[in-house]
Amino acid sequence: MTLPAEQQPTAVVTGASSGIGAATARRLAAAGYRTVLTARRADRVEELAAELNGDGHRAEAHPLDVTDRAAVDAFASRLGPLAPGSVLVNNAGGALGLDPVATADPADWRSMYEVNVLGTLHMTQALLPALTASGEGTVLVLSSTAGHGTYEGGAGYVASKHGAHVLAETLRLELCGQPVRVIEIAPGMVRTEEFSLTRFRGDADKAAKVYEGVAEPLTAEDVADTVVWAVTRPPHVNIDLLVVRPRAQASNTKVHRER
Ligand code: 8X3
Repeated sequence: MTLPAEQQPTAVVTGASSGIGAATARRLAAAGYRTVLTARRADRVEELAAELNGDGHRAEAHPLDVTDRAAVDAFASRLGPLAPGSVLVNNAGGALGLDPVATADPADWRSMYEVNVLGTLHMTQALLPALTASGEGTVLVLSSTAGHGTYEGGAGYVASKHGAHVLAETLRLELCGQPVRVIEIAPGMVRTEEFSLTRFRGDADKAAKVYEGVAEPLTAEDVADTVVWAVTRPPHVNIDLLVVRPRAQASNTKVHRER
């Protein structure tokens, strides 16, 4: 895409430092978006922005913690007006622990709610005026299949992802009639370098067990592919909800493992 800068749609991607966020940023850049990469880890987003700029794309890195409302608001005001077709990809999030309700740490639940729900709320509230003013905006929420069904040990994460799902579904109702689409993409089992490692606080053996015997879990690129497909539909087409799993996973609790 060789649009003048002011006409080039922007994709703001949160959690762009690794995994699904980084893969999504790469694919959106290749699809012609100016990418604005945010994450807490400045070095990671700066490195990715340099890579994308080196490939001839327009990319900027903005270190940002989506749970910090003042920082999110300051980021939004620096961003300025957005061209039609611009997108906010709410990807930042994660899981902490796999403990039963009886013994889970409330602090983990609070952290997950802060990032997975309030982080998405902060970013969406801060960018919605510019997305609406663009005349053609999209808010995309990367939830999870955990937003649509539960599993043992998952309640804290599942509750937060149900929250993200409800945010997306409610926002779509509230924005009906305005030029902003609300898309939810709910991935199932995705093997990324960090998701399970974070969930198990760096325990690589436990993290690896999640994918043990599963022939082909989804990759970050698989999910990024669905994001790009969903946001590049014509503006009158709203992909409300896209659930994507590996073939080996029929539900949150039914996974085929090869011995
Ligand atoms: C990740 C999917 O199965 O770990 O969002 O909850 S799961």
